[in-house]
Amino acid sequence: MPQGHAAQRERLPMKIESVDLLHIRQPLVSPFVTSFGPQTDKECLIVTVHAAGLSGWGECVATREPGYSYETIETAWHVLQEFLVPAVLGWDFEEPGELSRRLHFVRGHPLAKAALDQALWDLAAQREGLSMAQKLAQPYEEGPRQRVAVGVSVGIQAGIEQTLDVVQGYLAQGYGRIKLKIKPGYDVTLARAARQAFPQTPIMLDANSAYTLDDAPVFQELDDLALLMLEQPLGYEDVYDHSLLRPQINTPLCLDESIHSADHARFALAIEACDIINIKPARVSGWTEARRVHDLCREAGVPVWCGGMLETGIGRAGQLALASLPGFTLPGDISATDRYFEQDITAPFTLNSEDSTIDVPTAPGLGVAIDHRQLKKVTVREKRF
Ligand code: OSB
Ligand code: MG
Repeated sequence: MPQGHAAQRERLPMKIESVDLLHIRQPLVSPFVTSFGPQTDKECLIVTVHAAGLSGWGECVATREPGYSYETIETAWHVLQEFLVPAVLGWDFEEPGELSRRLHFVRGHPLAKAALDQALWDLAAQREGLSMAQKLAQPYEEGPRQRVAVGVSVGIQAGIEQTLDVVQGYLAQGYGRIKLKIKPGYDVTLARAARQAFPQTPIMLDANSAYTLDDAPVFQELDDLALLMLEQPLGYEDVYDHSLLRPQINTPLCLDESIHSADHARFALAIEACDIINIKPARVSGWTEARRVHDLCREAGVPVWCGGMLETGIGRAGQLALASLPGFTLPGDISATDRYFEQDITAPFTLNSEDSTIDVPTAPGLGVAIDHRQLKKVTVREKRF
């Protein structure tokens, strides 16, 4: 605990004076196709929380369609406008960790809640003159990492040859880990071809819940490909069937969609449903809960990595802060800005091609410069509370 006069001043409560809600839309450099459908634009909500003369920023990664999550842009706007924002306006908060109790009266809607959570972490870190990575790393003996290992998530392409070309392009840029999206009928042949073309590359697959336990024989065909992991093959709320699949296959099993909270992580660990967890802060209501999942996994010796939702630079800055924590030992789905956008609403993040890393921001808070002109250009709806 910090002591002395300065530290006491740092911990003064911050009163939330107003909140801005922006709905933005900007093109992706190429469509992103998963087993639940294609996405051609990046559309999301940006939240700005104003307190004590500072502004904290958060991204709500809900999409147009309820494909990855039941939440959409419209449900998130509704829940933020009617319930979450009114619950925080005028509130004197001391630590972002207090937010979950305050929003407990709203069940679910983690993506909407996470946007506010991120903004509060940004504010609290700024108040203490710390980067968000430093603020998140306060409970640990080791400080935050300065650069984070990253990979690239490759959507479903028109065919296998096209996929190999796209992968080759990313490897040439310096990405050291490749994730391939799969769907039923577009899986084993793709994985075999990728393994053959790139024998040394760490390759993993992400099914986004497109299979059932009856498909175990499909996954057994992957056993000799030395894949890094298989991500979320079964139901988006399942942990039990994953625990039954796991002993039937050699490839390490990773959960994404199924882990909605630290409790879900605890349940999954208790029944040994996975070898690895993908932590997306938005999926678990934000950074406070994401850190709890990280702590549980670390205690259980289960590696974690930071997942992505095609974030703008605002979300990306938060991903990098989270992935700087000690338990994040596998490369994250955190690619450089140019993998997603020609022009983003923040200063771009670039890949360190010599070791497939991205630098963790060091300036106070999220530590990323917002491009206000660009933000205005891509805003399609806004409201101040
Ligand atoms: O399942 O990890 C996923 C993107 C949107 C929705 C779900 C997922 C993804 C990704 C992209 O894999 C990761 C990224 O942001 O680069
Ligand atoms: Mg996934």
